[in-house]
Amino acid sequence: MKLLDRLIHHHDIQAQFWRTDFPILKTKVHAKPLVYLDNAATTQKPLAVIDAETKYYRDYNANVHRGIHALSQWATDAFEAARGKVQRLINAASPEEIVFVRGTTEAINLVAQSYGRSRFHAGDEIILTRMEHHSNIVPWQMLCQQTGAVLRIAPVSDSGELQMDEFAALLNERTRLVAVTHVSNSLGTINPVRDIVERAHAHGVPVLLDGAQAIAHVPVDVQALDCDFYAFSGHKLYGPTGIGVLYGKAALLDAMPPYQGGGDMIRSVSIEEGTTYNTLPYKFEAGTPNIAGVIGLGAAVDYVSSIGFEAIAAHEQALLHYATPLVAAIPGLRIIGTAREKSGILSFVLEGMHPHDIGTILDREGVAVRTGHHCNMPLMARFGVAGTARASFALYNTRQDVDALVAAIRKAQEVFGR
Ligand code: C6P
Repeated sequence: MKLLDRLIHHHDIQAQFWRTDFPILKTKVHAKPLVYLDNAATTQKPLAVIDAETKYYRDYNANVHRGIHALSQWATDAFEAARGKVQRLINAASPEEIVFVRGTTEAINLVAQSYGRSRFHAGDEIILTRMEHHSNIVPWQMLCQQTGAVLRIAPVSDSGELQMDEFAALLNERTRLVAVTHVSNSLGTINPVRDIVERAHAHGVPVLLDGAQAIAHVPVDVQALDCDFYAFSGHKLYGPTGIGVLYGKAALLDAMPPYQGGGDMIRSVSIEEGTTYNTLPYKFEAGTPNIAGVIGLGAAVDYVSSIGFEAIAAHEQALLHYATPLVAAIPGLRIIGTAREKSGILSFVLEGMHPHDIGTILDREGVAVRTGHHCNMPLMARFGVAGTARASFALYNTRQDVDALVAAIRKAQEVFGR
């Protein structure tokens, strides 16, 4: 057996074991076994996460931080325990730096509207990159309309790498913030985020990292990165939808005004004398939170921690190395995104075929991929395509999944007579 074959065989055995944790993977679609390769959109959930949510609703459903009764205290304990798990996952300095939000999108909107709106003025500059998801573009465009700040965009090379010299040249005395994705959802590029933070900090500029596509695939240590904000979604980390995290350095969060007003975020409310706000992180958690979602996220963190990011990353890298030459060898196929540092994402276009047609035929074969612009319209324009088909890997994918993908792409070509 060749080395790569041996390696992928070893990883397959491991993945077969992990697969048993995910009941949905036994599903059949169009009478074919499900081959789920849409993990960048959302990952499937292990039983541990499903059970944790169910258990909360079945055994101790109550509101948090409000009740003196036992159920409320149990719910509060589980909720705050999950905050501690997230803190340890990303190595934040303290739990008060972990703000629960709906997802990456809300986390970035929070920073734009709280941090940005209270500080930015006409002519101030925000640096983004050409590979940002719309969630890391539109909130800043809205802020620019409100404040007169302007966006500066760092370019991306033909291979899908951030052009660091051009990025560095954009930093100047007007720069107020850098907001960059850790891993690109369309290209898979892993950005040199430590280097980005260092260069931005040398100009006294804070950095927000969009960790939506990184959190389930690479170890994240916010203190080692020294980033100022880090945003991610639970549902891309084998956790529930509707829950996510904004990490912020305590000193920054403390100085920021609240994002939304309501219950739980206040210390005292007086019609006559006004309102004083709660301490961190509660100042940013107005209203009854997604309690089941937080508890489910805590279970997801336990799950990935029990496997470890070294094993997860090694497995997904082995799959990427197995899949890339096989997919690239298909006549008429072009891979979009060939950065040296990549996570398990394969985006491609096929000559003469619309990505949606590819996706439809793959679906008939049981293979789930995402097609379209992936909420990356400026990046698609950069590569001169309207969209791509995208296969994205998770810890439970196998060599058989890759083989099924390749066979389904060839089938799509046959159907379209290519
Ligand atoms: N990308 C994809 O298929 P939310 O929707 O808030 O959980 O995450 C938004 C988001 C932000 N940044 C990046 C880099 C992302 O990839 C995403 C979500 C999914 O690529 C759905 S559009």
